Amino acid sequence: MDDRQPDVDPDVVATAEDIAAMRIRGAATIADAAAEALATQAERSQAKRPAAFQRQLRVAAKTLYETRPTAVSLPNALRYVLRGMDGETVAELRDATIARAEEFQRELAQAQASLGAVGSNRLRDGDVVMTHCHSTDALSCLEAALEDGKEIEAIVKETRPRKQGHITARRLRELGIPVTLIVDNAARRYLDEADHVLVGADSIAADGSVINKIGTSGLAVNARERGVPVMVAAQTIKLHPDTMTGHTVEIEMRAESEVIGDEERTDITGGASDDGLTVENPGFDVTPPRYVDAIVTERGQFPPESIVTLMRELFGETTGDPWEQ
Ligand code: RUB
Repeated sequence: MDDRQPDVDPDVVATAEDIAAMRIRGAATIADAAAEALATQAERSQAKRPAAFQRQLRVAAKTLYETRPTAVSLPNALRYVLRGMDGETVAELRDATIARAEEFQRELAQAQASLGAVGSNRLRDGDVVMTHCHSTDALSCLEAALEDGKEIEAIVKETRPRKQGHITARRLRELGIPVTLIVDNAARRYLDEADHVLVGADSIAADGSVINKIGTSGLAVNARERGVPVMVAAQTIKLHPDTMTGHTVEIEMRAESEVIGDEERTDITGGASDDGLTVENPGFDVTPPRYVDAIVTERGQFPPESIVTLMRELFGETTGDPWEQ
């Protein structure tokens, strides 16, 4: 192939499309798939010269980066792998990139298991946990609690519009946890029966705000009012380094078709072309730190207001976008 024309491998493009369409979803799973895709790009690259190889990897990373804006685990994963792209020859670069991607995936799995053990310590035998969306980090806490011999029950919010709560319900039933599935609007009523709210995070900002599936903030405010503690399970890859320098987290707006079909729209509007109906579908919202009791990470649990200390330790003050070079 022509070294001047960086080609993105079709499987990398397919992964990017799967992430955009949410066939691959959830922050940790997206990060894992992105690292895997960069390894695939490295393995299959036909580049003859080191500079061309590096350029290809950057273009592949950019293709993946542009799929979903809110989950910071995606750029964090891409940065991690690209930083490990060391070597003088194409062969050295290839081996280093693949090894780095594998290391990332191993550490991701290890971090999730470690935070599960921390999260389990917050749960007591017989506790009832209310969940929102589907978070593998949150699930890890419940798995660890079961391994610790605790009996846990779950109230699972279905999580409109995509109903990721059904994934949570399925996984919890596989683990043998009794599940009560509720519509989102019933959450406040059922908080009286819950001992904890347990959610994941797509990003955590330097001030301790938690960015997670739309509906998390309302749930957290209601939980505070009902006196139910809110636990956020989030590996440190969910920490958003750019927020240390004042950047805000972009909230993804998703397609209207997730909320309303063509027929329903016509039912409402009568089918006029300029029908005056706007549908908004934000994927995520921001829960202020005062509504969060603990952020549970693989480094231990933190009050949200102190998370910036951990961010500085892990990321330094700046980060950068290596795929733009
Ligand atoms: C998923 C979501 C999850 C976080 C954490 O949103 O908000 O709570 O991504 O998940 P979507 P995990 O379904 O739009 O991707 O703990 O698995 O990283």
